[in-house]
Amino acid sequence: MNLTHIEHLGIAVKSLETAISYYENILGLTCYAVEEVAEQKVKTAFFKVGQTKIELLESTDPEGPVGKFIEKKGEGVHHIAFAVEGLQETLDLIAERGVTLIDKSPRKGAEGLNIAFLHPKSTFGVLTELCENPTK
Ligand code: CMX
Repeated sequence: MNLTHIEHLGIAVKSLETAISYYENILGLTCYAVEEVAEQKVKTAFFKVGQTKIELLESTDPEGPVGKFIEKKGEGVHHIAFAVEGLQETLDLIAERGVTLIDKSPRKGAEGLNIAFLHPKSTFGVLTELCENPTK
């Protein structure tokens, strides 16, 4: 198991435009990318803070994961994402240890990363993402 750092924090927002304005104009960060991830039914915006990123998530469909989250819980922290080396082996180990996986094998996420989610009911209420950079 080799988790190297917190890759990003995902934050669910109703309006990407309004939230970007807060992160840029109040916190002084720079949005360096906006990307739609159609499979996840979200539009994302990214900021760097050291080696960690903030990923803002605006839903593109009320029935998507972020749309349902905002409907139930409102805006706020949606998930934590750890960078790992050896994503498939890590998933297999975690499953062997009894944690419920949402994704048994990696799929493509924003920024070309390979990603997989662990179910929040198995992870103390925190939706957890593991990411691997395929170019490293
Ligand atoms: N954090 C913590 N708990 C969450 C959650 C989250 N982000 N999302 C849902 N839940 C909880 C709900 O509150 C609910 O709990 P209760 O049963 O106690 O009410 C339970 O999980 C089931 O929620 P639901 O609204 O019925 O939703 P589903 O079961 O259909 O889906 C989940 C939940 C986590 C499996 C789904 O959201 C998922 O697959 N998420 C992973 C993918 C994702 O979130 N993509 C968006 C980000 C993409 C990106 O970063 O690029």
